[in-house]
Amino acid sequence: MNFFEANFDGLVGPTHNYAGLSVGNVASLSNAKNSSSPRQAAKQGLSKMKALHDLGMVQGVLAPQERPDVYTLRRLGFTGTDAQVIAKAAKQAPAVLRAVCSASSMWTANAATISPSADTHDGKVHFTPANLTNKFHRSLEPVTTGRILQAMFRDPAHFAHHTHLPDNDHFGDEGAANHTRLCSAYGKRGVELFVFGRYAFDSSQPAPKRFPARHTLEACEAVARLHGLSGEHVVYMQQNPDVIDQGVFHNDVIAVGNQNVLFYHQQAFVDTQNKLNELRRKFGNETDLHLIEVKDSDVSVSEAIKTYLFNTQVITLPSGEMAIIAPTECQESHAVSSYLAALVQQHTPIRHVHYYDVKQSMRNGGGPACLRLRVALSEQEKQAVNPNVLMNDALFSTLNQWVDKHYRDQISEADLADPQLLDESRSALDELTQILGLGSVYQFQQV
Ligand code: SUG
Repeated sequence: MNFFEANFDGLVGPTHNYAGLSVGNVASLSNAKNSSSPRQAAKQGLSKMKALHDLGMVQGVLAPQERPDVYTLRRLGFTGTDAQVIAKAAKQAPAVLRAVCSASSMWTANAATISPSADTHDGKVHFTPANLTNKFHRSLEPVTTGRILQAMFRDPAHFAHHTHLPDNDHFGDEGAANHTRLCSAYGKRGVELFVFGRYAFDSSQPAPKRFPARHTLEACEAVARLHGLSGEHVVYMQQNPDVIDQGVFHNDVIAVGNQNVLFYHQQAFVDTQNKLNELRRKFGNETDLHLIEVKDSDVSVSEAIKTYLFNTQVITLPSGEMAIIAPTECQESHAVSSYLAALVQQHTPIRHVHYYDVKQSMRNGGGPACLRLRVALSEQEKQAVNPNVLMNDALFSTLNQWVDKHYRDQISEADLADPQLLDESRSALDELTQILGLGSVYQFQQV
């Protein structure tokens, strides 16, 4: 049977803005309060999706969430009509309004953790939405994320959906941004590598001092249990607390893997050699495992954070060769572009580099890999995916027209208080659920 990896990219929502909401994420804080372009952001994302489709990849679209989130504002005591709720929040709690306006669901690497059917106890693809407890604006995502994933992966014969982990920092879960699957082929049982920032129940263990570690070991273990993974095929690695303190808020800012390649920075992990030995042993020797370590002397941690060298997608093209999908920031850095030019000449499966402009997302700390959720599927499982969410020429042009019709060209902080923005968002999303055949996944559609 044919197996492959599909990428589901987050469609940028109509309220995309720079609010400086993510302590520990350097780009988010340094661009706080700049004005944004939701239209350009959505189009940059769509162009990347189309480019991957054109490279022969299976590419899907994950719908954005309804923002501003007036339901959360009501839970926090703001009353009246929707317009009044927004006006009161703008006046009394502007920071809360900014948070409930975030379009952060675009970074679908944080939407969920997925285990493909080859790895799970019941031979189904398992999904657990991430609870994203560490950031208030992101903690508003998991319920709707779960609904959207169920509307995309409906068939219970193939897909198992779990509820997100308990909403507490002890089980802080940031999803696939901290999860990599290594395998000899997509359809063969792989090793699932879970990366965490800290131990929730053991404060004697190392932890960062300046910035938060968002994801715990205990969350990783819970997801592995829910997905029915065998302990012999799971590895847990801790992120180096020092790199979290430099701005590596997710592991996918410092490491990325695909099939038999793990591409990582020398400073990414704690206890690196022992853990990589465990990984080698569990991976077995059916295929060579390529552990590509980038040295400080080639690319420093700060240059990696600035350019997002590791927030690249390593993909297997239909030819079997691998390509790196990198943001143009990598091309603009001499150190990184020369590193990548040399890498594709070496004896690793990575043969090509393609650069794409996702600057609107990058300014909030979201690179190409943040924008995508990977799902390894068999041909039969792919047939069971809601076909309306899969990218093709027609969907690309429909979604571009939809963006032109509904999205603003510019948003600045003051615009978030405009009640029109909620109406615009709702009409956009209402139409989108029809385009993508999702049904009534949004709360405003259920009343
Ligand atoms: O959670 N930024 C996101 C970026 C997520 C990137 N994802 C991965 N690395 N996989 C975050 O920090 C900033 C929003 C603002 O400041 O307006 C934000 O949420």
